[in-house]
Amino acid sequence: MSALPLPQDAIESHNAAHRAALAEDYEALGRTLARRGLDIDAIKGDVAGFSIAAPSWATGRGGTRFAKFAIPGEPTNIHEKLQDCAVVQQLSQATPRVSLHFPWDRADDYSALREEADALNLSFDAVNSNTFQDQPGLAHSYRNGSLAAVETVVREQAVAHNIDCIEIGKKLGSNAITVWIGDGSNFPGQQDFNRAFDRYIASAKAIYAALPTGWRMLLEHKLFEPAFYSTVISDWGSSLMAAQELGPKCQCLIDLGHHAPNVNIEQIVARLHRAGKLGGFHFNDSKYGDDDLDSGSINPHQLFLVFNELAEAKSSDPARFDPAYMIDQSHNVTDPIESLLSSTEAIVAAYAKAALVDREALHEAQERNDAMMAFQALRAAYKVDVSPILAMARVEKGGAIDVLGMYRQSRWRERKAQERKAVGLGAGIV
Ligand code: PSV
Ligand code: MN
Repeated sequence: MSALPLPQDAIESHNAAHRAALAEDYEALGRTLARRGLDIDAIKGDVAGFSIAAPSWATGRGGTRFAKFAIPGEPTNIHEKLQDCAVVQQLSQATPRVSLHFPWDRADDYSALREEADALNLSFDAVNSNTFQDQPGLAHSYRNGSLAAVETVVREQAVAHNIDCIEIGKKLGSNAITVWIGDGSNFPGQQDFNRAFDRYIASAKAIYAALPTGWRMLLEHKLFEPAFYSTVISDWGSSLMAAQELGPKCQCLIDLGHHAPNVNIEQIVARLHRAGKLGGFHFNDSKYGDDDLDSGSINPHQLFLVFNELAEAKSSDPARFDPAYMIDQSHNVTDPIESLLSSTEAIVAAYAKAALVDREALHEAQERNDAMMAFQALRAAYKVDVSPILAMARVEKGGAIDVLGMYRQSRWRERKAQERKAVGLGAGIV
């Protein structure tokens, strides 16, 4: 039985006010694209088939290391988080899956949780383990590391937690586990780089051995934080080495914020695809470091270039192309639902623009060493305002033409502020 969070007829009547303008804009864009030999309906169909997972943890207000400023009506448990994800999906029609993080999202009965999600038109994406924090009742602390820790008992505890996550994921219908660890060092000399990596590999092998058929293990690299001198899986090179040692079910996950400033992330996409190890993405944007800002808010062009490489990878080798897409952001100053809606639109727009690139013209220009025309092949696609395509794809699936307008009109947050218990004070980088 479906129990969607917002009344569908409210969305329909909201859309009614925007339908004529959308039809006009869509038709005009269709004519422009037709002059370039592009069929707008085919592109719309492609866009409609694209989706990303929403992270359960991004439905609450995030914080910095200094403070977290909660808002009334935030979700405080996994059931409320699912409801908020369902709002994002109902309006955007592009986030049908939710990624859970354990132990944050612990529930009493995961089969019941799966049914609950199903009724909200949601399913579950990759599960995420957490060995970067201590939890109440934990036998051993992760203060000196987890999968790469010196102490065997700590490594064993971290492996067991990952295997628990896989067990939960099986009940939820997930088919991947994403592993990010905070292990590393804060002082030169504190840790032997390679011995730490060896310990990581040994632990990761034990997790890999527990992967059910059809599952993937995604390794997420990160340059720094919480360790500020060295991190065990610091970059795509370390991630690739580990994934290659572990085996075919292990791939690399790129979080856009986990690189030094100005790193050419789109080139990493191409390289990992070439190695058959492009496993997935965490989308966000950054100005300084792992800022976890909203996707496309700082550098939408880079997001487009990433999607351009994804489109290239897909068209050159579709059989080996199956990245898991997810948002991973910290919404410190906005209503998290609004950030998820606006970020989803930015990500889908980058996908749509990449689909408009004339690949033949691009490849020809590359072969002629014509740098300007190669760039123009990208620029011509980037300049297109694809919002009518996105809106049409959304509305045909039952979503909202104006997602933020409809969300505000629904007064969801105000209503939840009356019903949900308040979040306490807190801090934390997540
Ligand atoms: C680490 O910074 C990270 O990007 C990992 O994906 C974690 O699972 C997530 O953030 C937690 O917010
Ligand atoms: Mn991430």
